[in-house]
Amino acid sequence: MYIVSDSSSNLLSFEGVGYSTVPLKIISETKEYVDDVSLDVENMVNEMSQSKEKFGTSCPNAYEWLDAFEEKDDIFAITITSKLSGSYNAAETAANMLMEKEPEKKICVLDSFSTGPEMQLIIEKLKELKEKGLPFGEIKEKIKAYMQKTNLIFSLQSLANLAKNGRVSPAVAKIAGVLGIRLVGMASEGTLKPLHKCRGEKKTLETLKEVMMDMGYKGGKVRISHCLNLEAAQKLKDSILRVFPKTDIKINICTALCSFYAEKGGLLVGFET
Ligand code: X90
Repeated sequence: MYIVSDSSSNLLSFEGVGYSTVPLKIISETKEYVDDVSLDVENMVNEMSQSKEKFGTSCPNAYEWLDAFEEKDDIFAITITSKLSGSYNAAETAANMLMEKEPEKKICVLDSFSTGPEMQLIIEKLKELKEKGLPFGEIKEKIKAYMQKTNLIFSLQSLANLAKNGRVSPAVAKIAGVLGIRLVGMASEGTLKPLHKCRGEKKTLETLKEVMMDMGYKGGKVRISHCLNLEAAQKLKDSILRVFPKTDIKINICTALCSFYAEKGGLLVGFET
């Protein structure tokens, strides 16, 4: 098995199975940040906050996906939601190009309808299924079933970059535009669904936990990605552990793509139900 994800997974390396990422990019007229291990994300966020330029993003094209598939077998490719990015379409195109050239290759492209930590859960599950020694077709079925039981919720202090790039409506972006107000929401049908307006961090973390419970969380795996907000991520982790002491919870940082859209302070929470 070989797994390729786009860099929106925030998982630029992963041990124990063949794995690589194809980067998305953050671009302005004069700058380009490539979402790979060589990038200093904190520096990017600070540079951008001081810049007057307009920044956008671009997803990998089909040739970049195809490069990642080259010489690999039993490939699973996983992308950010096709509702907000062209990454899935590009990966699909690449998969078709590959199969035309080498029809015996097995490849499966998965649209996460999500991003970040929910993609992480899916990647980790793929590795687990591989370790069970299951055949490709069965892994494909099982991972699709698993993806029905993974979720993503988030809290955002600013939705300015999402709005400027047409990924949420200006009306939704306005919710979090006020100082101290954060938007708690969930990924639903591949897009952002606003749920609650929260004032202050304490209330926000409580709300995130409540939303998890409402969605049917019962102690499954949790993955938290944060944009320059380790402290809040740690507090959320601790508060979940108080209810479910044995839960497997891991924290990592948002790399470039998720940092750009989640913005400073943003939290993304992927969890199993
Ligand atoms: O193709 C591209 O240029 C990339 C566009 C990506 C746009 C959305 C990124 C969202 C990142 C924000 C909060 C979580 C939203 C979950 C929605 C499914 C993270």
